[in-house]
Amino acid sequence: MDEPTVGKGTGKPIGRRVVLGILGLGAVGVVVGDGVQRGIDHALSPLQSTGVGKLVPGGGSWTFYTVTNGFPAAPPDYRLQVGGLVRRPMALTVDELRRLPATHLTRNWQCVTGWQVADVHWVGVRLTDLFARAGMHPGVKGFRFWSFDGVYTETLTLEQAHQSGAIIAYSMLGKPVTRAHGGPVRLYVPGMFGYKSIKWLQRVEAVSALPEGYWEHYGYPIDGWIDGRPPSV
Ligand SMILES: Nc1nc2c(c(=O)[nH]1)N[C@H]1C(S)=C(S)[C@@H](COP(=O)(O)O)O[C@H]1N2
Ligand SMILES: [Mo]
Repeated sequence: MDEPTVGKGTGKPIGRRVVLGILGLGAVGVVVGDGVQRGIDHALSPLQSTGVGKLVPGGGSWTFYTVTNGFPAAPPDYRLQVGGLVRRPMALTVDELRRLPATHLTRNWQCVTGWQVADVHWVGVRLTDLFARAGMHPGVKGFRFWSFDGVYTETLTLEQAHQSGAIIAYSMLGKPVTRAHGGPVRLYVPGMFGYKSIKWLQRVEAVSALPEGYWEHYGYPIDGWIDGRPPSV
């Protein structure tokens, strides 16, 4: 289940009713490849796939998402690019990230389509710590993220980055982030729906204007708080 393959597909909507139920939005489609859809059908019980599944601890109930035709592989010389409105742009190997002060988090995971995983353990570097090192220029409004899948993007406002305590994660579920989960490095945004936690992270920039991310373009709120506001802890 950890490193599934994904078939080539044209994409079709899933969980639309559930998404609409959760978000109360007018026009939202969740589009994934057919292969992913088949994987979801096999992986989830009917109860879970209706979005009311109970929380299951550990890694047993994940659904692996990609908006491309598979799970991209990081180049062997992978480095996370940190740039934009900063004094010291950086290009960090995973080992260099691991040597920075680490933040450990254990939180319930929640996808907007309804599935959940309880008590997921994450390790990474706080986004705001990383950019404190890089030194931000005045006028920064937030952060923009790019995936090396070549398609997915995300954004966080400066306030959201602080309030959520978002981390650039290299470890998840007690081991290095797997390729299917977006390794070697992905974002994790506590308190926000899963779509904010971009996989296969390639680049993050401090920016003065925040365009829509991938799913926001299709109608998801830019404000991705699960409870409509930052969690109190
Ligand atoms: N690059 C990329 N990041 C992504 C996605 C994606 O399709 N591509 N899906 C998002 C959504 S909607 C969710 S719920 C989580 C799923 O994470 P997982 O595949 O590790 O379960 O990743 C988020 N980040
Ligand atoms: Mo999601």
